[in-house]
Amino acid sequence: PPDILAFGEAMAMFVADDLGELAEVELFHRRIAGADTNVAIGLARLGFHVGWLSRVGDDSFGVFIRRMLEAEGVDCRHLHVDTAHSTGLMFKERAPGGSDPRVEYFRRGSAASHMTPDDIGKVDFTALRHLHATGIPPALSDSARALSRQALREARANGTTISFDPNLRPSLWQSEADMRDTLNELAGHADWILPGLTEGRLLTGHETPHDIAGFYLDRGASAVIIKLGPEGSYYRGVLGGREESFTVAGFQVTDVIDTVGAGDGFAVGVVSALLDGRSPREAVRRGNLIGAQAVQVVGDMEGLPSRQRLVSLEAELPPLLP
Ligand code: KDG
Repeated sequence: PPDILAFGEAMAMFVADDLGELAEVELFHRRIAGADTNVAIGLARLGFHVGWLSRVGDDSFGVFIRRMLEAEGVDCRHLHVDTAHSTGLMFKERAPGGSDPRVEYFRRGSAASHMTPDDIGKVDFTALRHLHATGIPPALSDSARALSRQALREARANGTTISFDPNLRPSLWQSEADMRDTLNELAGHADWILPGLTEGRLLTGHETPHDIAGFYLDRGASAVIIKLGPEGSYYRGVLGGREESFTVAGFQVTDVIDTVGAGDGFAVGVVSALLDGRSPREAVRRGNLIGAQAVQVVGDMEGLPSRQRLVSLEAELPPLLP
């Protein structure tokens, strides 16, 4: 069985070939999207045995998603085919010079939104070393929300570490209050919380990285790592046995092609490094490093490095000062 499990929704993503409004674009390239799949693929490229739990429709895009993940070495034993609903789709514009592109979803009522807690019935939590969760499944439907709760509870009961990336997608939620309450409740079951600064402010009502982190540490997290964009990331936590906090500067990227996927690359870096037994500071730097790789490509996951590439990228870095 897999050592790491991620769950959520993958979509076939169509990325506009040209800049400009989606309504005008004629040609698109097909890729795969999904915050959790990006993380699963990134960890698999680094040599971890990662499982991905979801549903796809009984359609060509479901086949495409399964083939892509299997080709990346992601274990799809927990990927179910839902014959009654379709695979979700998403379209993404090409945004000029580093700004966040607009996306349109065609995912309401998708196969993945019909996931239920029964879908995790076959997961052997005792064999699981780590669970990666995001704030997207609980936004998809009540049953997917119930599944998220159940997965986090079972992992926690088993002593499995849990990373949680809120991945705020306000357009998928009924209300901001519901989004906030639900995600904070889920985060209360997790160990490593990975919000962006804007997300952290919205979810906690606090302004500074220090206070945002404090909010989650008070609720049982052991580390909160806040993404500050090009400025890098802020860490506050107790992973080293004592509380510490610091900021690790980001890597300069001269040619930002597409910002989507940076947060997932960041999660891949932090989670992989902590599972590799690296220090919090090294983990945060690896998060920054892989996040910076992800913004240099059009798709979400093309920039995620193999283990060999990561080793050579890290070998070029100066030693980390404590
Ligand atoms: O994190 C990248 C995601 O935004 C993208 O892959 C699609 O999961 C996705 C979503 O729901 O926005």
